[in-house]
Amino acid sequence: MNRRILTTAALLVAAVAATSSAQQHDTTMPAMPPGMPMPGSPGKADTASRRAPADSMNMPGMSSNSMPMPIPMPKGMVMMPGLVGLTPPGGTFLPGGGADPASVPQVRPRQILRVKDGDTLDLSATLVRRTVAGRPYIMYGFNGEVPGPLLRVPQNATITVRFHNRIDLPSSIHWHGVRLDNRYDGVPGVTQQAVAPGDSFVYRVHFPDAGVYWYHPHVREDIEQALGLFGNMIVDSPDSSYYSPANQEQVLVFDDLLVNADTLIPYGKKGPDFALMGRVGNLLLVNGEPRYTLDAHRGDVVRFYLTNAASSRTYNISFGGAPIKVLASDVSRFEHEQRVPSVVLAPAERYIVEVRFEHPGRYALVNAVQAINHFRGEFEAESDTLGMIDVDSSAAVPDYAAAFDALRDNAAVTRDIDRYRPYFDKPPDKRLTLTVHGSALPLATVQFMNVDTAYYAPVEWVDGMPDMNWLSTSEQVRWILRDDATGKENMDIDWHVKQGSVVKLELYNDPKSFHPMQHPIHLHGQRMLVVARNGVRAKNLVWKDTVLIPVGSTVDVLIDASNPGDWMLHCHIAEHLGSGMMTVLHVDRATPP
Ligand SMILES: [Cu+2]
Repeated sequence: MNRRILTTAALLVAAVAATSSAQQHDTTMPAMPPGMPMPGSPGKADTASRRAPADSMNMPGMSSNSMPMPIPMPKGMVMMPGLVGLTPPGGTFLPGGGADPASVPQVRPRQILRVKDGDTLDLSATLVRRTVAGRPYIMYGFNGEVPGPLLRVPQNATITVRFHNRIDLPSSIHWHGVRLDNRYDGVPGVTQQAVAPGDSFVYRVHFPDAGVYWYHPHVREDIEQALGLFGNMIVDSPDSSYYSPANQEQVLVFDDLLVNADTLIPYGKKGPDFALMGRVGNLLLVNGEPRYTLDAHRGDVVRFYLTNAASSRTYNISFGGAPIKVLASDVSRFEHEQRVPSVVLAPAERYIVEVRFEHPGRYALVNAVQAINHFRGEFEAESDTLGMIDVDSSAAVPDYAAAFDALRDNAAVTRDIDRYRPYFDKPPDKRLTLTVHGSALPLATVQFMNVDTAYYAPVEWVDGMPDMNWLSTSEQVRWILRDDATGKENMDIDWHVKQGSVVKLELYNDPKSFHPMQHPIHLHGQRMLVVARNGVRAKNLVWKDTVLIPVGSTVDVLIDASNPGDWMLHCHIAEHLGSGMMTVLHVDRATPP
């Protein structure tokens, strides 16, 4: 849920409580006063005047103890009266069909698979038993591992992966960010048939670009990826000085799970629930575990490969105040290494950073964001400790302090990008507006959203209204990429470009939609540059496959359309993808084969 008008919150709750909760109502796009988002930082809330006492929400008979409360609510909040007792339509799903978790093999930690050009390996999607908040659940893993095996691959290698689907849903593997042969892109309905339970599919994966990538199914990501089907690939450059030197390397995958005291919150059977803002978990995990630990020596430089595998959550990661140097993101290094206080990581994005732990002691791995408390009408700092880095007093060997302090310019990256600079100012070839359509949502949700005009955040970091979110399904919510020129939406956009062309795409995230929200837009099989945000030319470029579009923002990307085939362009929030927010970019072969 995005914006709240809080002066009317109590009145509205009373009004909604007096209305039948079972009624469902259509909404298109009510007229909304446009807000003025500040990209990258929360909108300003006039907190004092909009503060609604928490008591006003405690209607008689509506306390959190009087009704079954399957959805965990933020502290001090109860479900919207008009939503109490409702459950999402469409049925629920959890893996294993009710089997005893004890009958399923215990999950194993990720193994590193060093593979070389020409190698063949097997990846099986399987059921695993994981213990979450003290309870055993049946979930998924690749080869019984969560995260799945880490593939360490030399740049330019081609490997064969035999994928075996041993779970209870159709599946596939998408090799996220890898510019491979289109037929191995892993998208059912576009590049292959879904792999049925019990079946297999053979992928050939070529790795043209050094960096950190990840693999996950492209079927019901809101279930399969969320329950553990993800793993990383690190593609190593043959150049041993490709990055500056480090004492150790760590591969961190962030994700989250939504649980309450008794259960893993089930998933929508017919389609995703949590369709409005995506399923935002309340248990934050690093490499599948709630607490990450690392030992280091005083002065160690640690190279971290960071991936956000969460369905919807955007992270803002820091390392206990230790200095961070950003080296690379999705598909390349940056033109210039840069010092940053923290790293913002939208779903599917990757960053490669180095951190130097200069002093002995404990450094907290932290996700620190500006959350919205919807009922109080405040932006408040919210911070989760995801792990701890323990630094002992013995000195780093070797000492890379000097190399760490130097910020390198990657001239090869700049030279590569130079070929594309003449296109930076060309008019967009395509303009897409990001918006949403809702229908048959609970009345309470519609009423609340319609009066919810006071402010919003360009990036919504947490789910302040999980009840409304839970009760929105992909049958009720349709997220939209709309072609401004033709008015066509999502898969009806029939967009063809020639192989070898340089394509400019303008993405505008409409703040006046029914539920404005940020979208991490991902393009398969190509690489792209973010050349401008809100008309401001970007400095220090890097090749990306995923770009975050905050609410109210216009982002210009330049696509290097060099790889022929039919390539998905979609929001990487799993529930938005499952609610239609996707199209296909057809890159037509320059010379037909
Ligand atoms: Cu989205």
